[in-house]
Amino acid sequence: MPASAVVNSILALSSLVPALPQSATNGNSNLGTLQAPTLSEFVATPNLPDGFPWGAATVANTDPYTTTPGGGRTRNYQFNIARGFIAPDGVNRSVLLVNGAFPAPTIEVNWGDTISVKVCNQITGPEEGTALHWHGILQTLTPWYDGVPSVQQCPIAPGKCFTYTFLADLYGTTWYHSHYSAQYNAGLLGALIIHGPKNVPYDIDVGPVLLTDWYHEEYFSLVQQTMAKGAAPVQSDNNLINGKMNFDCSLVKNGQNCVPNAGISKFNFQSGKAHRLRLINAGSEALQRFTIDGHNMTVMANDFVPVKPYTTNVVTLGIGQRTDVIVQANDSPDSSFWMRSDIDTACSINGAANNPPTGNSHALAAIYYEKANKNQVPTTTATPYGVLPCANDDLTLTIPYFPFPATSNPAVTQEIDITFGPNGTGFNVFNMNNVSFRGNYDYSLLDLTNHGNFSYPDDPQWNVYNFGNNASIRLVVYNLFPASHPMHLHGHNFNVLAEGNGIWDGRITHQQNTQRRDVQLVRGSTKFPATKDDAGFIVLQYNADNPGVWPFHCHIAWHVSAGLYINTVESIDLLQKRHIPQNVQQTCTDWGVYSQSVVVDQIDSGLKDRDVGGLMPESAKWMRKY
Ligand SMILES: *[C@@H]1O[C@H](CO)[C@@H](O)[C@H](O)[C@H]1NC(C)=O
Ligand SMILES: *[C@@H]1O[C@H](CO)[C@@H](O)[C@H](O)[C@H]1NC(C)=O
Ligand SMILES: *[C@@H]1O[C@H](CO)[C@@H](O)[C@H](O)[C@H]1NC(C)=O
Ligand SMILES: *[C@@H]1O[C@H](CO)[C@@H](O)[C@H](O)[C@H]1NC(C)=O
Ligand SMILES: *[C@@H]1O[C@H](CO)[C@@H](O)[C@H](O)[C@H]1NC(C)=O
Ligand SMILES: *[C@@H]1O[C@H](CO)[C@@H](O)[C@H](O)[C@H]1NC(C)=O
Ligand SMILES: [Cu+2]
Repeated sequence: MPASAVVNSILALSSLVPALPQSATNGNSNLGTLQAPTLSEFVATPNLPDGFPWGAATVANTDPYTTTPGGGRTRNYQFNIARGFIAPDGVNRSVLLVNGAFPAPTIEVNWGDTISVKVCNQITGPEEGTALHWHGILQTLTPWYDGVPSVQQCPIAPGKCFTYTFLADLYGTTWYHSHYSAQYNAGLLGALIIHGPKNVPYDIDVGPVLLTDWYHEEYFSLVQQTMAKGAAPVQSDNNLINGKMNFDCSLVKNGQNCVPNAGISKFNFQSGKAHRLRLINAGSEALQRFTIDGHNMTVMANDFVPVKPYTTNVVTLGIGQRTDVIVQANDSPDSSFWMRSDIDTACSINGAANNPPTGNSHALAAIYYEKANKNQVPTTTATPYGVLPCANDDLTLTIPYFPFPATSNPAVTQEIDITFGPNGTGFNVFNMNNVSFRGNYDYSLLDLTNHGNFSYPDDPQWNVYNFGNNASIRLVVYNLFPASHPMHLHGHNFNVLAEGNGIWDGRITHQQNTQRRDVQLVRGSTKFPATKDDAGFIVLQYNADNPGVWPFHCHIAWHVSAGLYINTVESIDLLQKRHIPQNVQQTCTDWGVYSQSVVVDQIDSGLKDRDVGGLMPESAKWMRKY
């Protein structure tokens, strides 16, 4: 990890006094400042004065998939989504903000609470649809509030509001983001923290540490570049921790206004205390390697799954993944350290790697112990971690606290091949089993399925896999493209049975207690073009206990835009007995009215499409009013 010009210029500063006020870099967010509050062990629940809402439930004795603590409260939020201008790294650009904040407001609740978010679409100049997805929430009782336009709802039309109401059904660290085209690349993302039983003791909950690759262009333009014929991948310009970093203004393109030393994130540590950091890769494309100078980290959870603690000096996070770590602050009270997150440019695309010296792939933040001068420049050196594969930690390392055995005989096994190449008209697209996904914002697959309208098989681009009433589902995914993909399934934590390169030999790692999570990296192929012998693979399995229509897709925004996406229909008989609330249907009515009144341009698959790589163009539908 060679230092970049940007990092060197930060190291050369005499003090870390930000040149811009927080309002200019991050709007109404206080994340990344020393005033950001630590999180409560649990959020005050007046009707439960004497204890945790989850009572005697522990990580080890409680099946989180069938248990919900009693006494939960409804936590109401109102989110207004609108355009704004901010300069997170000193480069001033147009963004999309929730309540004027980047990162968007942190949602903090207890396990068993009900989260109710009224989302109002105030995007103008130009107008756009929107929809928010609550990553990793099972939505077992509310599959219509998962937030994917064309799958569970229609987009929230400009000027309209839509209220999502769902149970905080698992506990730990996650995030929410727009699932409409590449909107989250423009800033529509925030942390979602659900307090629950702890599997490792700690003293201070430092809260979310959002890691995001960052672009200086607007997402619409990035999507256009991604979707162009013969497109080159789009490249991130910077890497942020909690929405902040500096930039070398001599590298600015497009004549954007740039202020040097805008200000980086700062964190408080207390000597002798154990700190919980909730790492979230909320970026568009980049694989992150997270380290803290002079400190090891104890991993306690991956995604929403508490694991037997293990110690590491580097945490790898693909897009969408979270890792909760405990950091013991054993140094003197006046010390300060660098926190670092590196875009691994062997696995990801960043301007610094591909067109030096533009861009910066290294994020820095300062950690101050209680007696440190809070403007001093740390002088610590980076933890070396060598060359790591573009893959998650070995499956033998990650052992969930609560075991959930994987059956050897799933009811259905579906093989899925990921390929990349020109479609019939010469545009580069991603395919899953030869089909590149493209959604249709005028419909909700969930609604069609619920009403027994299966006309969607006539439209192969909707990429629907109807698993009927099969009780358990195994997905064997082969990646014949030379880059890794963070594969995300909605509505489940899947068992990860195996991962590697070549053809799966049928072996399962820790079958009685496999790693589980909701995003898993599938490695790239070792050749391109590749055969299965060269492919990367993952084998995922889950029980069909959640009737719904659940997307399974790469979480790299640009790859989703280019069609790396399928929809799974699960437990269809039970699903058809459900009654979809009226407000969900109303999104389609409102969207129908809106899209009749404006010219809608559909340039990508229509779902979350963001990720720097921009390798792929195509498939969904992306709508915008000119
Ligand atoms: C960013 O640009 C907007 C719009 O031109 C302007 O209102 C705002 O003051 C600028 N902010 C900074 C920090 O330059
Ligand atoms: C981190 O852990 C490794 C392996 O246990 C150990 O060698 C090293 O000294 C530790 N570093 C710190 C800063 O504690
Ligand atoms: C995809 O297309 C290739 C080439 O036409 C074909 O050999 C392969 O069987 C197809 N795969 C699937 C899953 O349909
Ligand atoms: C079924 O859905 C299709 C869209 O896939 C729609 O065109 C058609 O009108 C629907 N049929 C009925 C009977 O609602
Ligand atoms: C299981 O899924 C397959 C499709 O993958 C389907 O053909 C079959 O009918 C399903 N079985 C049941 C019992 O629903
Ligand atoms: C190929 O992809 C482009 C870009 O999304 C799309 O406009 C075109 O319709 C696709 N061609 C075919 C034959 O699917
Ligand atoms: Cu991908």
